[in-house]
Parts: sequence; structure tokens; C-alpha cells
Amino acid sequence: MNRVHRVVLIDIIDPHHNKEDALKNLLELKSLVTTYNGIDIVDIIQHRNRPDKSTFIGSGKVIELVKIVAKKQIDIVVINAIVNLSVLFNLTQSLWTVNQKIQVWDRIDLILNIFDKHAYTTESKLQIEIARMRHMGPRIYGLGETYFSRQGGGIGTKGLGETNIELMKRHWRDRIKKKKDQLEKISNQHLIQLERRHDNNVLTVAIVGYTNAGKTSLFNLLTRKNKIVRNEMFATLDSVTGKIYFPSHQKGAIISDTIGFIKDLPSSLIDSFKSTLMESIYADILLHVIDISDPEMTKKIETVEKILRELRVHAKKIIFVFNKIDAFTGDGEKMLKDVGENYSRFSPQFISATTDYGIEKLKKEVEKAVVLT
Ligand SMILES: Nc1nc2c(ncn2[C@@H]2O[C@H](COP(=O)(O)OP(=O)(O)OP(=O)(O)O)[C@@H](O)[C@H]2O)c(=O)[nH]1
Ligand SMILES: [Mg+2]
Repeated sequence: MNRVHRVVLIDIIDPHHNKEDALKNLLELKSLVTTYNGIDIVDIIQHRNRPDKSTFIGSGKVIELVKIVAKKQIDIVVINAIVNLSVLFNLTQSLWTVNQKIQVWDRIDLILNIFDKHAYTTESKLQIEIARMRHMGPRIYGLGETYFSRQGGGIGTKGLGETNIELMKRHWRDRIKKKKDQLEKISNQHLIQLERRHDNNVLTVAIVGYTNAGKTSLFNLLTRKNKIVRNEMFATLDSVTGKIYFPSHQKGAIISDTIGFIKDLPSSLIDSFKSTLMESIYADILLHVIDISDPEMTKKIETVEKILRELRVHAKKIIFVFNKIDAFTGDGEKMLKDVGENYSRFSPQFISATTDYGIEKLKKEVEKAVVLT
């Protein structure tokens, strides 16, 4: 059995941000970290400051962090931001003095490590490997440079370090290329499948949305499948497809469920997952599932829309599916008015995937879209 990792979270808050936002940010980070499993959050450093260029938290806080890591036997430091790789390198170096196995993760590392635990197919594993190599590569050169110049420096052979770094870079590039070629083969098979569907006039509906919104729950309801539903972020990592039938119409459709989105996903990471997201990119109709009981709903809708734009989705019709209506506790009338004002072009539907509320009506709406498309 692996022992539980002891973690310290670092969150730098811009002095201009209000306290409430900072708290929400921290809550999301906490639920992300606990999704990883086997992690114990031992300490949290929340500091109001501007990010420092070389250490992110500033030299004073680094001293504090070194003490915490030593005293509380921390294994992993998680930074709630996407930071420059040199920052991760500098922090790792400072912390080495007290723990030579210390790991410093930024948000991308954290997400990739979570993905890694939930990846089952060759495709998602390859995508993670490629994303990780892209993210890790420069850090390894960083270590290499310090290490090799120290080695070489003493005996007056400075050139040695440089050659080795070049070799390492080339080796790294070759490995990425190999993995990419493997992934491309899988992507191409997908494309052929999508084209075949298109040629046969089979319509496709894709379920998309923020992570934990209830996409898989809805997918299971519509397809009578039994995919894993968990109160966890990124429970789903691959795309799965099923069939949806309509009682009054012969024309069924293929429906897919896929990985959820989250804010601050760098484009490179989204890019790595394009193979998995292909079902969503080429779908005719999108069901954007939204957790209406979430106070952060509006921001999460924006995040999902932004990512859909980045992916250049082809859908001719997008339906907003407001889920978890059973858990909604706010002012119902106001909510209906707001949704009507802001999202009426997305044919808003209100459902509860746990109580079945609104599912029949949603199906009719999807059927209408399928018939019209
Ligand atoms: N109260 C309530 N909870 C729901 C509803 N639909 C889903 N949930 C819960 O929300 C959590 C996430 O559900 P999933 O279906 O796994 O959500 P997802 O969007 O597929 O999540 P990821 O795959 O992790 O991105 C689970 O704990 C579900 O039981 C609903 O209508 N009402
Ligand atoms: Mg899911």
C-alpha cells in the first residue's frame, strides 16, 4: 500500500481580488486535490501578493515553505496556478535541502496526475503522456543544465553539459514524436468512423459541460447504460457512445459522453485531448449540461463556451440542459427569468438526472433538433 501523500497547497491571491472569489478558488482547488485520492492536505498557504517572477510566492514565503515542508514531512507542494517552468524548478531546488523527493506541482501537473489515475484506454493514456512530456520537458532540461554544468565546471569541460542537454532534448523530441504517431493512428480510426456515420446520415449528439455537472448521469438515462457516476471531478476521461431512440421517429441518433471541462485549462492541454474530444467537435447537436445548484454556474457556462470556441465545434444546434434542479435552493422565479433573458437561444431545459424530472421533455427537444438537422 502506498502511504498517503502529505500536501501543502499554495494559493496566491491578487490583492485586487475580493475575498469571496479567493475562497471559491481555494474550494475548487481543494476538491480537485481530494479527487486525486490518497492525499492529505496538511497545510494551506494563502498569500495576498503579486506573483513573484522566480519563485511565485516570494523569497520570504519560500523560507516559510521550506520550514513547513521539513517540519510537517510534506511530499507534494501544489500551486494553484499555471506557472512558468523555471518557477517550479526554483522551488524544487529550494525544497531539496529538506526533502530530496519533494514534488512541486502546478495546476497542470495536478490535473494531469488526476487524469492519469482515471485513464483506462490507450488513447487517453497516450494523450496524457504527450501532455506530460510537453509540460515536463523544459523542467528536465532545467535540471540538466544545473546538474551538468556543476559536473563539468569542476574539471574544466563546460562543453560536456551542453552536449548532454542537446542529446536529452533530441531524445525527448523523438519520444514525443513516437507517442504522437501512435495517437494519430487512433485519431484517424475515429475520423473514419465519424465520416462513415456522416455518409450513412446518422446524426450525432454530444453531451458536454463542466466537470461534475451530471453529464454521465444524463448519458446513462438517455442510453440506459451504466457508466461510472461519481461526485468527483474528471470521473469520465474517455468518450463513450451509445444510441438514443425516439418513440415517434425512426431516426435514432448516436449520443456521446466525454471528459468534463474546467477553468484555466491551457490550450496545449485541450489540444492534447482533441482525439478524445473528436465526438464533441464533430457532433451535429450539443447538449451543454449545467449544474443549476452551483452558485458558480454563470462562470462555468462561460468557461465551457470558451473551450467549445477553442475547439471549433461544428454543432448546428446547442441545447442548454440545466441539471440538478432537485438541488436548486435559490429564488426559482428569478432563476427562470435570468435563464430566459440570457440563454433563450439555447432552448433551455430543466432536468434532474437523479429524479428523472424533465427527461421526457428533453428527449422531445432533442428529437425535434434531430428531425430538423
Ligand atoms: N442532486 C443531484 N445530483 C446529481 C444530479 N445529476 C448528477 N448528480 C450528481 O452529481 C455528481 C456528478 O455526476 P456525473 O454524472 O458523474 O457528472 P459528470 O458531469 O459526468 O462528471 P465528470 O465525468 O467527473 O466530469 C454525482 O455525485 C451525481 O450523483 C441531479 O440531477 N441532482
Ligand atoms: Mg462523467
